[in-house]
Amino acid sequence: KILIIGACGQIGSELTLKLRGIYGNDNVVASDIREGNANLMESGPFEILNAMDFDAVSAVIEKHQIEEVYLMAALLSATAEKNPAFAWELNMNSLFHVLNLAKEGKIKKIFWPSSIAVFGPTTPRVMTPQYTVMEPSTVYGISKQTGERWCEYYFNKYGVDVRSIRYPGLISWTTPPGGGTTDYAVDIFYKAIEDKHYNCFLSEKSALPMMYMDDALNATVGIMQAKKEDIKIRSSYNLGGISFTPEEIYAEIKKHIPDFTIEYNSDFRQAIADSWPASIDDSAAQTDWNWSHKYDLEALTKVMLENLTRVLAK
Ligand code: VAH
Repeated sequence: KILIIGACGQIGSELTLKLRGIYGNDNVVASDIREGNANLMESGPFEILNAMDFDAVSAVIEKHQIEEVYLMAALLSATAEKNPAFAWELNMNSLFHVLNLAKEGKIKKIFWPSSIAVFGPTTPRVMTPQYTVMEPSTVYGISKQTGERWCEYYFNKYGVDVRSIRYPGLISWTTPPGGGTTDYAVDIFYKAIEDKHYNCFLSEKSALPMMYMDDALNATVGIMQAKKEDIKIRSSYNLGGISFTPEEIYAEIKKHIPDFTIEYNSDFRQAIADSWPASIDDSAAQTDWNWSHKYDLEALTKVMLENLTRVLAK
């Protein structure tokens, strides 16, 4: 049985449906601090669960005989800057609870998401390598870098089979833009369709590593289905995909919506974006567990506009 903690989030809500499609609805228990959308709630078992409550997490694992946990609960970069103490509590304590339950033999395998936010302003920004200087300057990035250190420690010290990837900015249409700095690239599609104008909170040249959600879900399933001995990196794997600037995604959307206009007014999230890489070298993931992304900017723009136009027309 599989448990997803944080199943109502941007990744969790789609990951739940994907895993239910692979392993069977009743074998994938979704959980979150609040209920999710109808799709999620009606397609399989759900538990209200506070990821920071060790006894509650332990009880759900016991009740459903869970073997694998995908821990997707966290505060993202922009939200975490507004609530540093809570972000640290949630991002770290939830990880310790799951790692310790695995150390006690209560969980067989863990997936834990890291992020390109582990890199900072002193990291080489273009094709950022798997091993490099990492001085994250955001609460979120610090929590993800620390989490990676603990994942590697629990693997080396206690044999905990925890696997992790550093997601780039993820773009999807099933959940609204959240507290991420990269979420401008989700919001821009909503605004293009609804208002035909977007007030972008990043400057036009802010290049960031990005990926369509389907690619990210395939990477998540891919690393979890890989043979244990193929996972050579137990901190977290770089995951690339594509890289684009606000003006590039604007131009791609404009091909479909000719009268779409944009303005650029940087806010506090500009400093976060400026501290992150522009693009990522993910050759280690390609080599170790056969990773490759499928969606380029053109394909991503098409699929986002097609689906959001339908969803927003309701
Ligand atoms: C954020 N979407 O913006 C997340 C992600 C790399 C960005 O970690 O906080």
